[in-house]
Amino acid sequence: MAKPQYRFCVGPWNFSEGRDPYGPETRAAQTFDWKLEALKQLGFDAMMFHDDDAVPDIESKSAAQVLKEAKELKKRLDGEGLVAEMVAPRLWFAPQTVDGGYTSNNKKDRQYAIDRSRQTIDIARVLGTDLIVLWLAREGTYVRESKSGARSTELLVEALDAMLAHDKKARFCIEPKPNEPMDHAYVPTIGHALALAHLTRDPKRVGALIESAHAILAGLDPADEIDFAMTFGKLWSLHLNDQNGLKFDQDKPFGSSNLRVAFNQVRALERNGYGKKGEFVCFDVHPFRTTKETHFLKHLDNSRKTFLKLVEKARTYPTKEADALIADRNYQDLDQLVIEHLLGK
Ligand code: XUL
Ligand code: MN
Repeated sequence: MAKPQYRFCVGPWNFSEGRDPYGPETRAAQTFDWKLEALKQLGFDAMMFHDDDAVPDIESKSAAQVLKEAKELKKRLDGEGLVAEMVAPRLWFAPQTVDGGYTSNNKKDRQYAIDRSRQTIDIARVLGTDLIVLWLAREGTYVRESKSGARSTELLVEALDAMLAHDKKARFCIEPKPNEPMDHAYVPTIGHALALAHLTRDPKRVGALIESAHAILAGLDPADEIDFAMTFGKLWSLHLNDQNGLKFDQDKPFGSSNLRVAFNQVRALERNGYGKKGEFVCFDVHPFRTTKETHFLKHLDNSRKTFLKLVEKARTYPTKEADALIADRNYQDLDQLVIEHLLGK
């Protein structure tokens, strides 16, 4: 098995119950305590949170109450020997975010998004993490003429600046996704995220989170996205999963659809030393709708299994042979070398 360079993380939403737009849940909901225990049993190291995963019904609670509950959660995590990897503001559920969070056409609603993000930063501080993840879910349009792309870019920078000013230590990871729920999102790729970072008041504290499925939905190779972000020293978190082409966001187990694409992601992580600065490998995966309750944790365990097997494959890759084929421009046999290495003896 691979050397323990990697530490693993999942979120409470990854124990999902099977609801889709066409049918209800197929598994009973489990409590937060059950999920925490399951995560521990599986030997994962961290949990990632939306603000309202950390403090349920957050909107009905006073700021003081929210922080009190965050402190209680921190105690629970400490007691279990787990850490909080990040906190993300859920800016896609409330009525104020129907037209977007930071890019809403309504000024009051934009303020709601910024205030809620500031509160997320306060929660993260209490939970002992400096990492805030921004999945810019509704920062886009259904009708392109309804917003200006240029104005939206300015509004995103203004929002990031307000967050950067709120806490001088917090770091912000933009998680790009090209579509769903929107027709077109304003920050569809890592290149967009890093370009946006450079317009902010403190570019050093704005980085990225790559999700495999999101990169595939953008028609990109997630391994290239990883290499690109890591060349800038900007990959601070990661959501590994899989996606079978241009469909709805599938969040399949890592390697489920395309083992070779998964292998190349692992190679990119290894090549760039992901995890060496304490970054976590998170699996943003969901059980298939058909999954029985008795198999509730398989997608998590299997994703990690596949990941660790691919780490072995990356570490035993026949580099010399591959280099000789590259020098000879024999990409035909290089292709076969990779296939046979993945198939094993
Ligand atoms: C949505 C998605 C989110 C983020 C966290 O596609 O991936 O779960 O990872 O807000
Ligand atoms: Mn994700």
